[in-house]
Amino acid sequence: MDTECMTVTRFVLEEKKRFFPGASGDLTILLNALLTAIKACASAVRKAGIAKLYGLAGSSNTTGDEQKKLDVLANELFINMLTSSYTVHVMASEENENYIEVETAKQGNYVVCFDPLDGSSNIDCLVTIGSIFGVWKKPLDSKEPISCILQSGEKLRCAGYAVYGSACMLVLATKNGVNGFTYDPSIGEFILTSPSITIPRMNEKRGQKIYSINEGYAKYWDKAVTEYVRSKKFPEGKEKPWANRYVGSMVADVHRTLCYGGVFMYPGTKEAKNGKIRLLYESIPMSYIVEMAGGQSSNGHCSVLKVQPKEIHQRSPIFLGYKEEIEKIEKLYEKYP
Ligand code: AHM
Ligand code: MG
Repeated sequence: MDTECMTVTRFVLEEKKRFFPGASGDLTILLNALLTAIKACASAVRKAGIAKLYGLAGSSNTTGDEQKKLDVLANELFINMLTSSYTVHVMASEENENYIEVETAKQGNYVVCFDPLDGSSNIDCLVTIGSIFGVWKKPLDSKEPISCILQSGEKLRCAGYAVYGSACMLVLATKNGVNGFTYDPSIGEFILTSPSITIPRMNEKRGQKIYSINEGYAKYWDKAVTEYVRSKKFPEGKEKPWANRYVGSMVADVHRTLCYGGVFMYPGTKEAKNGKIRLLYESIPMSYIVEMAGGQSSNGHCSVLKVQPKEIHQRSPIFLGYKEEIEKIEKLYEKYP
């Protein structure tokens, strides 16, 4: 056993000492609360079958999706752990129609938006799912909880996701970079296994040519997406076509994009102008992680981090991955406005 291992708590404490020596330590406490929720989710995901956590919980969430038992459990874990950390002022969850304001006696100065269990359509068939979160500071001049929640990605303090796959990994992005921590169940800790993650460059050996989109909706795509995907499937000259991978869990698709490179897309369609992916607790945290790792995000026109959210459950088209490819997509949107 490595007796000097770098746990995520140790890593966060060391970052605080190095970059923010005068800070209160509240963000470290908040991240610890998130870690507890994530560990509990990881354990629930692993034993879901035996513990009868599969199947519907019998209620619907705000966007009309059927809630699963695991969604409900994960949501309660996130809310309860964050509330009892005394560091959060207000939070927003995919599973709650309204924001959740922490009772005054327990309030702190942070704002957290999260999707407690992303990729829920994949729960029952044992495919990778995950949790996504973004952490902001409560603006000094904000009186209303809603104005604390509706902040752009440019103001994020940190963001991350946990991927419940063949192993459980936490990917954490701050202004100082992106780091990956693998869960070691034997000691109950996340250990730094992927320091300073950067998205591969497209022409580097580890940079794969993968496009990731739900092709089943091709009928509804706009011209920009149709032309872009066509150029990947039928490239000109001697260039080989790109591979296609689509899990249908954003955490898994984005994690693969971060590790192997490529482009992930969930565009708007004729039916749903803004697509499906929610801005505050899905698109913005994932865009922050990808951009901090050297990639690019876009809603077709500008970086997702530049978009000012207007509603808690607002949706946004999203394109993530290689910078030069995201630029191509933005050019196609200029061509076909
Ligand atoms: P969820 O938060 O209800 O699970 O929905 C979000 C998920 C994303 O993880 C994934 O990228 C997308 O929905 C898949 O949608 P589709 O099945 O339309 O391709
Ligand atoms: Mg989701």
